[in-house]
Amino acid sequence: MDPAAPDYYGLEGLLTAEERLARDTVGEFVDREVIPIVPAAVREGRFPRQLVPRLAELGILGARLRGDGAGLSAVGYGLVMQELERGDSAVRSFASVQGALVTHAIDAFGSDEQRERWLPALAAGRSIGCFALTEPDAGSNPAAMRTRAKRDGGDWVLSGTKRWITNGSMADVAVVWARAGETFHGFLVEAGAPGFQSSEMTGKWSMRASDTSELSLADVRVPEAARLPGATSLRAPLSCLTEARYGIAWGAIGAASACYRVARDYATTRVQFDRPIGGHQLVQAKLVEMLSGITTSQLLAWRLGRLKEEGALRPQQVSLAKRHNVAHALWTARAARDVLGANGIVDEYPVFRHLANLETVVTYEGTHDIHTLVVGQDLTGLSAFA
Ligand code: TGC
Ligand code: FAD
Repeated sequence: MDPAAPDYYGLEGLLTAEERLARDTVGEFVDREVIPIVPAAVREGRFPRQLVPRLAELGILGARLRGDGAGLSAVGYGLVMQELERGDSAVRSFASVQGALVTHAIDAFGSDEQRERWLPALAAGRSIGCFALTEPDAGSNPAAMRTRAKRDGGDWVLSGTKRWITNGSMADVAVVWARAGETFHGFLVEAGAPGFQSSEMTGKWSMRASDTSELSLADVRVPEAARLPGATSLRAPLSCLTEARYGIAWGAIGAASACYRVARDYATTRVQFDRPIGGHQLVQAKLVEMLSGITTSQLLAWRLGRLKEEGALRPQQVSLAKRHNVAHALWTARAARDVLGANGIVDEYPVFRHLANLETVVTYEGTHDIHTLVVGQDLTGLSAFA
């Protein structure tokens, strides 16, 4: 198969046969089963739930499990995220939340019983999970969360509100982060627990094919067995974010590639002033800038993956890659929209959809500027957050 992402510097030669196979298998799935149905899902503002069993069959939902997952390397997993986001950011988002955030939280910080109960079901798509960290008044600064966990005998009582939670209304289990005095804990809260409610947020112009919900916890009682025993500080949810941000750094390449391909093809066929617009210097400059950013993003992501495989990856390196690759994907989508002229705004082409989605991707999992501050602190040793 001809890979859909451009490969100007021969990245293909740096991939293993298994990594190419994973990318091509998921790429074909995206071409045949995702891209044809996404525009309708976006118009209707709903997540295309019929994809869940297929994502599970392809081994994508359990791909980051230690031990018994699909056995993908970090680069292989990244390429899978790239292909999913070439389809739509909402599909990659579903996989990131289910596979990187929820599965990782339970795998890394859960008890044996929690792992046995939830991990096979999440990997098979029989259960859906969500990861509830953000609140109405605590976004970039989750340490300011107001959701409280109070000990009551052998139970915990949770109260608070979580907002902007991907998969929130579909989820069978929510990983809810809450403050207990000076510490932070994660709890597995099941749908239907008394006092626990989810409501899907409406009015989004971005991520329309994703379920984004508000969760309300009104004195929700859960047993001690629902607490993730290994999660005892903010380090736990923040390390889950590192896993998901890694996938986003790759996913952004997929969205950018889709926009670049459309813009390049359009530029070679659309004629204005008696020549294809790709023959005008200003349009060429945009195409070159797109390719330049995609190529830089690919090399960054590839090296990030190999560092991850070596166990040498630092969260700050993930921040730099998420920041760079998403910002460039957003720039590419905007430039592609421009190259398509009026055609850039209709859903006959995927460009505006990617552009709108990327406005979310640049904000969630740490905004562009928060990652600037993470790397800035790493460079100087000085925190500029507050
Ligand atoms: P800080 O004092 O810096 O750190 C507390 C402890 O955590 C450790 N740590 C990390 N560990 C692993 N990975 C990371 N990225 C980490 N960042 C920090 C740190 O070493 C420390 O450990 P220890 O042992 O010393 O206690 O914490 P802070 O409260 O000052 O926060 C720093 C800041 C601002 C960078 C952090 O709050 C942050 O990342 N804010 C952004 C919030 C965010 O990204 N939220 C995302 C919500 S989930 C989401 O958006 C899902 S979207 C759906 C999808 O993915 O598709
Ligand atoms: P704020 O933190 O209020 O930031 C607003 C602006 O202020 C930004 O430009 C920011 O960069 C800037 N800013 C903030 N602090 C500083 C500072 N110290 N210095 C300089 N500038 C600063 N969260 C979850 O927990 N789970 C999910 O599944 C999830 N899914 C999401 C899905 C969607 C579609 C969206 C849009 C969001 C989702 N989020 C989720 C929430 C997301 O992580 C937050 O929106 C994000 O962390 C930013 O928080 P905020 O929106 O409250 O913005």
